[in-house]
This record gives sequence, C-alpha cells and structure tokens, in this order.
Amino acid sequence: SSTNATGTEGATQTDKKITLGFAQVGAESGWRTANTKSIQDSAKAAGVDLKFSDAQQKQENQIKAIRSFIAQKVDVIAFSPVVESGWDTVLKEAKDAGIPVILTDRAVDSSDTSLYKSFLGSDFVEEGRRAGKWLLDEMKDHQGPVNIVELQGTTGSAPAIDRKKGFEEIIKNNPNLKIVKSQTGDFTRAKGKEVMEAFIKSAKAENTKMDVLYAHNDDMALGAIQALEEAGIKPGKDILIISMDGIKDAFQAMKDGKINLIVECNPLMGPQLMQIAQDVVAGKDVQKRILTNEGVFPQDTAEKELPNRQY
Ligand code: GZL
Repeated sequence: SSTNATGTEGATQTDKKITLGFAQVGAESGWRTANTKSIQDSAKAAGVDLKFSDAQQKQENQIKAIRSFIAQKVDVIAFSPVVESGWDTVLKEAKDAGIPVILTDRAVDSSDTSLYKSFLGSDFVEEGRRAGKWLLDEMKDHQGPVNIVELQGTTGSAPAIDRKKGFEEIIKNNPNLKIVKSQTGDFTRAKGKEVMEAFIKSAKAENTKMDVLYAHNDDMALGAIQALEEAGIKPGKDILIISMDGIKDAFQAMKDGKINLIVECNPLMGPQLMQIAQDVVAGKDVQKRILTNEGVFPQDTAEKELPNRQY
C-alpha cells in the first residue's frame, strides 16, 4: 500500500489521469461502430483521457494518427491495424519515444513482437473453423458438388486472411465443398451488395448454382441479401448464408430465415482495453495475447438471442 494525497495509508491510487491515443480503422461496419462506442464509453467510465482518430480504412491515415499521438506525447497508444503489414517503422518510432503500444482487434505481421505490449482480439482462424465445421456437418449427407461463394473482408487484413484460412482448413475434409467465387467486399454493405450482384450475373451466364455464401462479416452478408432478393433468389433457402460478427441486424435477418449461421466476433473490448492501458502505464506486466470470448449461433437460436444483443 502507499500513502495517497491525504497522507493516509491506503491502496495505491492511480491519481495520474492517463492519456490514450486510439487510431481506429474507420466506421465501415456495425461491428466497427460498436467497437468505437465500447472504447469511447469505457474511456469515460475509467477516467482515461482518450484521443481518438478514424482512418476511413486507410493505412496512411492510421500511421499519421499514430505519429501525431507520439508528437503529443500520449502515455499509451492503441490501434486496430487495417492491414497486417507495413507497421514496423511507425511502431519503432513509438518505441523510441518510450510510448507503449497495444494492438486491439486485428494483428500486425511484424516479427518484432517487442513493438507492442499486448494484442487483445479474437482468433479469426478459429472463427473460420467454426463456420467450416457447421457447413461440414450441414452437408455430411449431401450428394454432389456444393458451390460456395465467398465475400472476403478487407484485402490484407488479419480477419480476411485468417477467416479464409480457418474455413478452408475444415472444408477440405469434404471434396464436394468448393469455393467457386471469392472476392473482397471490404467489410461494407454497399460493396457486399455490388459483389453479390456480379456473382449472380456470372453464375447465370455460366448456368451454375450458388449453394452457400460465406461472408466474412454481417454487413457484407446483409448487402448480399439485398442483391439476392432483387434477383428473386431466397437467402437462407435457395442459398445458405454463413455470416460473422453477430450484429442485431444479422440476428433479425436470421430470425427471418435469411441467414443460417452467425459466428460471433465480439467488439465490446473497451473495458479490457482500458484496464490493459492503465496497467501498461503503471509498468505492470500484461498478457501478450488476450482472447475475446465469443460463440456460434445457428438459426434456431436467433429468436431467443436477439433481445440479448448489445450491438
Ligand atoms: C473483426 C473486425 C472486422 C469485423 C468487421 O474483429 O476487425 O472488421 O468482422 C469489421 O465487421 O469491419
């Protein structure tokens, strides 16, 4: 224990209000806006002075924001890297300035792990495996080819790379399951709709059927559902839909029978981030890798789960 401002015995007071610079990816999806809200609300609750920037999904804007946090001499920096690579230089600048860095949500591919104190986020490969395992089970008695179309997340981002990796690792156990079309929808509804319109067009031209859509996030799945319905294709029936994140709109769509499986990805990591930031500034040891916990929701859970959704 230590003496605090009034000179009496007591637990160590973290009197110093820490300043956290957070460089957010953007506002591309429901998941992202929920993640931002969690960070902003928990900074307020924890009495952390938050400097927040939105990079509109551009790496150069995130790098600029990190440089400005260094120039402002914040106590700690956190960010969700929009793509995995190209961070070593700016992270070395933060390290040379003696400012600790925390990764949230997405990882970097730097081999020098001394460039950040902790990485708090989901295991995207496992999320991909969960999607694959459900489909493997769903198709275990299915005869003949199962044509899968895939809407990938942002090219080069950890979730896009790893969700694809985990899914393919599992579906290779059934040679009928094939990804016949795969393209990025950049995690947005608009792009998801646009790419699905192109998929529908080429499937018609080739006279091939699309049996399953694997969407790396709900926003792209919801955009694709619009395109499918406009083309007279019944989402969730004519084509099975697997989606990720677990935003309210997706649970509503699943309740309406338009999505068949949601693999949850939890954005509400604000409180954990504030705790890690305060511990890092206080010089305490923190876990290098902290996993967020999240579930898998098949269609029959939608009705019960929808009221519980916080984002
Ligand atoms: C995943 C996160 C992804 C979400 C998308 O942790 O990085 O980015 O799945 C968001 O909705 O755009």
